[in-house]
Amino acid sequence: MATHFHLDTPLLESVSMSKRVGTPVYLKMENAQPSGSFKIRGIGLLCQQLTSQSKGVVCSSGGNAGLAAAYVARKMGVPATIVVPSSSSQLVVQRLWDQGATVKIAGKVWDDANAEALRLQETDGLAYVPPFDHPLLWQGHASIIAEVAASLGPGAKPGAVLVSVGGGGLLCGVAQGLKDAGWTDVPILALETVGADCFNAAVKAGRLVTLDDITSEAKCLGAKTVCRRAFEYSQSGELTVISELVTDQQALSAVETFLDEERVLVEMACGAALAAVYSGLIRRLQDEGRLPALLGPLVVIVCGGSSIDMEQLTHLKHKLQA
Ligand code: PLV
Repeated sequence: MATHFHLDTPLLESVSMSKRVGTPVYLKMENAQPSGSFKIRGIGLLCQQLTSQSKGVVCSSGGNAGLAAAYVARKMGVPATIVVPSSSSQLVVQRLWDQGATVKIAGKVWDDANAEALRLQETDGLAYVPPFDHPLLWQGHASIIAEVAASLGPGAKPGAVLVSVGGGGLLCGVAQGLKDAGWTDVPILALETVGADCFNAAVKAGRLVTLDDITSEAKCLGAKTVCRRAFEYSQSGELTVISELVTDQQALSAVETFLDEERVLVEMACGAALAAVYSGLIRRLQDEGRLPALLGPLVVIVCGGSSIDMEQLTHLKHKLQA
């Protein structure tokens, strides 16, 4: 039997968020995973298939996929090289070192770091771990929805599931999980920040779009092109996927409100999903008829993220309020 690196996370009812949207809001607390985010689910599964014949793993990441890969590699006794762009914070680099990983900094955004990781796969014979574009990652992430179904109990069904989108791996996993649960009528609300909006740009254009640059502070949402499978979900009609944007200010304000009300600190990438509740977006989508007026319980994937501490929070406040 395969080892699991991830934990079953709690599904918490948020009284304050429920009050805001007028329907029960449940938080899937992926911040509580080892390595600080949902990424451990898919990466744990993928690494087990990859590492037996390799000299180690190499993962390109904005931070959290790398932390998951470094954690799993350490548990498996395999060396990990994590390639991050210069936009990743020193905080993340330190946390990667703490996991025993070798850290390389390459380029300005994740796409540059990924090119370097693919090069190292060739030159150093390392097993390449992608952060979001792989069926095994989606299969691993799909376990989130299986756990939600078990926690909600028989007969209960979410009114919608809220996810943040970077490269689209979480979205594909949640979509897979909804299909597995027979919940194809449950809409996914996919949130990105302005300036890290490759999924929204693709949905609007009706084709994959590569952004010129990542200008959002939500660096872990900063892939320039969303994975093809995520785009296909938005087009195929298998499920309803609603793509919406929030500003960096809204994401940051969501991080602060979440800290105050739920006593949990998450990074900007996660703040994007939380902002859908705090900014009034849910109500607006109901008013527009894009979500039903009588909405079932909302499930928010609290994807987590390690690229945050009090110092980073203060820094972001100064930067975004300026
Ligand atoms: N972060 C990826 C991609 O970065 C990474 O390398 O860690 N929430 C958090 C906290 C994340 O770290 C990420 C992805 C997401 C959400 C979005 O997940 P995705 O990429 O599967 O859509 C460039």
